[in-house]
Amino acid sequence: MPDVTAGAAAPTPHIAPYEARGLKGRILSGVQPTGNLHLGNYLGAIRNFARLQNDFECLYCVVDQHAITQPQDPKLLASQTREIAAAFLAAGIDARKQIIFNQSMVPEHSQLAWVFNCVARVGWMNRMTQFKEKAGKDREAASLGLYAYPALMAADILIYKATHVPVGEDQKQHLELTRDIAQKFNNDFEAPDFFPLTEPLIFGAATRVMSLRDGTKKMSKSDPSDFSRINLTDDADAIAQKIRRAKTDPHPMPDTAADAEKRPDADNLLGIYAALADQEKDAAIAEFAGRQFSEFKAALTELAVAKLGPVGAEMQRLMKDPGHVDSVLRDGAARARALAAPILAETYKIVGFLKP
Ligand code: AQP
Repeated sequence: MPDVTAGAAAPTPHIAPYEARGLKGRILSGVQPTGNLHLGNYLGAIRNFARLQNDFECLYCVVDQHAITQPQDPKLLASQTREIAAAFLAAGIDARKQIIFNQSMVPEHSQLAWVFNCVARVGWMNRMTQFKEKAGKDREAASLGLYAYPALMAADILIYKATHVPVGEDQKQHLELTRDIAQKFNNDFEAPDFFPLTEPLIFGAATRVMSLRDGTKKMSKSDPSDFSRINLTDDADAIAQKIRRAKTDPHPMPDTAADAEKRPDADNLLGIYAALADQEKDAAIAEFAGRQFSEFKAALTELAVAKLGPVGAEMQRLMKDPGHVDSVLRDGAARARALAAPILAETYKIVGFLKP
């Protein structure tokens, strides 16, 4: 048997497999280092990453290879990669117990992705709404990488045989495709149950945070208006200004869930409030029913500053120590490779590739 981990640093010995540690499963999730990390990424994903770490073995990945599916400034990509790692740490993920790393340091992701490019069908890719949204009207000019993105995402997950993936609601379709790829691989190669059918973990009161300027549009890193989102590194003044300018309607605050649903801007702000306060949206609706938006916005500002301020401050502190962040990523990548390499070797054997 060849040493499939050759080239990877030795794994850190204190990490035993999740089964041996009585955990519920193995988690993989990722965030792209594309700048402007925002409240949606935090509430929909990163905060949940930290909350799951007592029950699952977790691998959290800065997906730099996904980032380059659209043009990135190479001078910024490294610092943006560190920024996401800093956000993971600032959100409370323990890098000694869990694995924080960046995708390009673990080549097994792209090696498995090629196999999955040959399993996934063009028809499946054509249905992906994120490709349609990101490619826009000029699809012919989109990169091949953007089109194949979901196959790489499936590889990110299945190279660890991850059982669960915490994500925001926008990633649900890609998770379904991951399951389709796993199932087709297992069937085509007569390898029953080789890859698991990974479950999404979508929870909290804000699984889809919308733009502060338009409650029908997802809050997004690439929105040209900085007033559309609260960035994790915004200071108290910026947070206050953005909430003050957030779009509302001329009526008092909704007094029922049905009323809120018809008013997307109000509904979005209430969802953000509930998520930050760790309560159900219905509780937030009851608390502010019939009151003026100005009162609600003052309460939301106070809460957002209290909850996000410490995260932003810790991110800023970590960003001043890139050497430390790099060492966390390198150590995480070595431990990730130790898990990924045997699974890739088994996959190659199933496919029929000769051993090196
Ligand atoms: N608005 C959102 N509400 C809830 N969750 C969200 N996520 C993203 N936007 C929201 C979740 O954050 C995680 C990381 O996302 P990503 O950076 O890998 O990819 P993305 O979905 O493409 O992020 P953006 O901010 O929307 O970037 P652009 O502008 O490039 O499209 C994922 O779990 C995602 O669900």
